[in-house]
Amino acid sequence: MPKISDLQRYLIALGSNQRHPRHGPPPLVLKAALAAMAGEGLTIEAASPIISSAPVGPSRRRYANAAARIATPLGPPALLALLQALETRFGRVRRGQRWGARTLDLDIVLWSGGLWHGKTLTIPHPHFRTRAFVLTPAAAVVSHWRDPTGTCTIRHLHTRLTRPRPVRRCGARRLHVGP
Ligand code: A4P
Ligand code: MG
Repeated sequence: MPKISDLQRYLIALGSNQRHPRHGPPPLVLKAALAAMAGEGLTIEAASPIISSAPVGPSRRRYANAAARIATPLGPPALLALLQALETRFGRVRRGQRWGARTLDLDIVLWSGGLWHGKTLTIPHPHFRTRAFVLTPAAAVVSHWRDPTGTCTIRHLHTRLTRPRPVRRCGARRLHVGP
């Protein structure tokens, strides 16, 4: 049993816009994906309601989106490998088209450890600040978490993106770089 202090926390964004032959339409794919994540040993601390969202990018079908706050002893690369194995198990085929239709997309959006920058993984997820389909479910589960590259909370980023009136800007936080 890992000590509580060894646990990492993550915000995971879930998306689907293709039905699965067994689980059914996208909202049920996301429910099954959450169950599968728990089955792989990830602790689902909170899961958002599932929303329906208009597609961003080339795909024409609407998406089901959700977000989950999870706890696990896994570090970011090991978690990414686990999530990609789940995507494959759910029949996701990578055709090389960016933002193409998919049965299941599991992205790591935020991490309790802050920033991660590697060849195959960037945390925070590069596009999350401009996407209502990520921020709306995220605000339901981690509204008080902060963007590690600034001072904004998720609630603030969400309000800024979805309210027509201008909202106060968050200041940029100075990053410590180096040893
Ligand atoms: N990668 C780097 N950082 C991460 C991260 N933080 N989490 C790498 C997950 N993966 C990360 O991702 C491509 C590669 O990004 C991975 O191999 C991994 O090494 P992918 O999930 O295979 O491909 P993708 O999903 O097409 O690319 P990307 O850039 O993650 O796109 P998004 O942001 O997932 O957008 N419209 C609506 N309404 N709802 C959606 O859910 N999703 C997309 C895809 C487009 N339009 C959408 C939605
Ligand atoms: Mg993705």
